[in-house]
Order: sequence, then C-alpha cells, then structure tokens
Amino acid sequence: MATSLKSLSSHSSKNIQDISKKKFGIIVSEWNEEVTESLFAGAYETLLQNGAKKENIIRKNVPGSFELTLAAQWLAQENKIDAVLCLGCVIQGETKHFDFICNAVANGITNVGLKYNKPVIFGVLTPNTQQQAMDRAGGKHGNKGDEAAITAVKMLGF
Ligand code: DLZ
Repeated sequence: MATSLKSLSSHSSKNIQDISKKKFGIIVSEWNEEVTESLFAGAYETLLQNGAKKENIIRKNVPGSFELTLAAQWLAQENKIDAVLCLGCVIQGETKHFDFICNAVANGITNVGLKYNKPVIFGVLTPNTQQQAMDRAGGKHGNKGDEAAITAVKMLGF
C-alpha cells in the first residue's frame, strides 16, 4: 500500500518485459469518483509508459467497490485478457459497511485470481478520510493506480 514509507509510484520501467501484446482489463468503481478517476488515470498512463498498447486496455465501470469482484470474474474468464486491475475507494464511515465491503472485495478478488490463474490486482484504497484517499490518488503519497499497474506488469513477468 502507498504509505509515506513505501510506494511503487516511483518504480523504474527498467527491466520490464515486453507487454505490448498483453491485454489488460481495468475496472473502475464509480463510488468516490474523484479518487477513482485519478487511480484510473495513473494506472492507464503507467501501463502505456511500460509498453502496453491503448487498443489492448479495456475499461469497465461498476457502481461501487462491492461490484469489482463480479466484474473482475467476467473479465478474467475471457481468454484474451491477461491481467485485471480493480480500482476503488472505500472510505471508513460510521457503520460497518466499510468492513463488509473491504473484506468481500479483498477475498473476492483473491479468489478470482486463483480461479482463473491470472493476475487480478487489488487497487482499492481503504482510507479513513477523503484527504487520505486523495493523498494516495496522485497526491503526496503517490498513486495507488500506478502501483496497481506496476504490480500487474510484474506479475505477468513472474
Ligand atoms: C454503499 C457504499 C458505501 C456506504 N460506501 C462505499 C464506499 O465508500 N466506496 C465504494 O466503492 N462503495 C461504497 N458503497 C457501495 C457498495 O460498494 C455497493 O455498490 C453497494 O452496496 C451495492 O452493492
């Protein structure tokens, strides 16, 4: 996770394998849209900077982070998709909704990756406040979207 101590946003593109023929699915949650659009921009640009082709990047939106898992499954089950990036932002509220969504998405995304044997990346911010989210979506703590993209690329080169 992007913290003040560790962030993949400054990752170097050196020693990255050729990903020009790899196909990526990016799923973006519309909840906390200001944050998730920044995550998407970071992920998209980072994939391009590392050699991915625009025509090989598919974007799909879902209403909220809870829906990321099913959408990830729909994309992952397509043979043409090599890696799926799930981008969302769940901000801690006064109820337990936060815990239910975060746990469900983390477990769900893990299961989809294992079931389809391909990288399904957890690019979901789970901050306490909107400011903490913005700090990690192109702010002072980098961009978790960049990190999701780099993680996908690294896993494809495993
Ligand atoms: C309902 C809800 C709430 C309270 N908070 C968030 C949030 O902070 N981030 C997010 O991505 N989605 C939230 N949602 C919506 C749920 O993810 C989901 O879309 C709905 O519960 C419908 O299944």
